[in-house]
Amino acid sequence: WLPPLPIKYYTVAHIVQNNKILLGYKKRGFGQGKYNGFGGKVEPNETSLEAAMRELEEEAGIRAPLKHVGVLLFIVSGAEKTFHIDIYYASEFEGTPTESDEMRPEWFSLSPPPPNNAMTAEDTNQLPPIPWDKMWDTDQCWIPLLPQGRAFRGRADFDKDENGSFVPRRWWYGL
Ligand code: 6OG
Repeated sequence: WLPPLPIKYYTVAHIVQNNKILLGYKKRGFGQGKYNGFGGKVEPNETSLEAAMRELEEEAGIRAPLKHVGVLLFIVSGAEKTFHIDIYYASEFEGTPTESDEMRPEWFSLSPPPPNNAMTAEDTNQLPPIPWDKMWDTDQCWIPLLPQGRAFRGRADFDKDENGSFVPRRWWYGL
């Protein structure tokens, strides 16, 4: 058995700040109706980091000094490609998160709070918790690692149900 080729390269970027995380509600395309970080395909003429910066600006209207923190490989049974996703994060950004055609940015509370974080009550008090039920199931495995800025690697295998939705089957995580 081999993973389906070609391998397609994608990015996802998150802003993590003062015990809160910026996610985008995906309005159209792949993952429509789900919350996710900001990202998309790496184009042939750019690096993965360049793609991550471009997509963050296109989808959320902000610029940030993104740092690479993880790699996830997604394999969907019956699919004709393998998804390689570079995960980025930043704890600061420039600009005002702004809704685009594709994404509507919203802040969520990260709980429990990361250690050594001097958060203020007004930062997080009114924020809703992360909407896990409207995200990719496997996000629960690695989103909690982001505030620590710790590198991670993961792989998830999915089956497709009769509606074409991804059903997680196996998950592997390592450093
Ligand atoms: P566009 O089609 O919008 O790029 N993506 C995933 N993100 C998460 N959290 N989990 C997954 O597990 C994902 N599979 C793909 C990568 C698609 C966007 O969706 C991300 C891109 O940011 C199944 O150009």
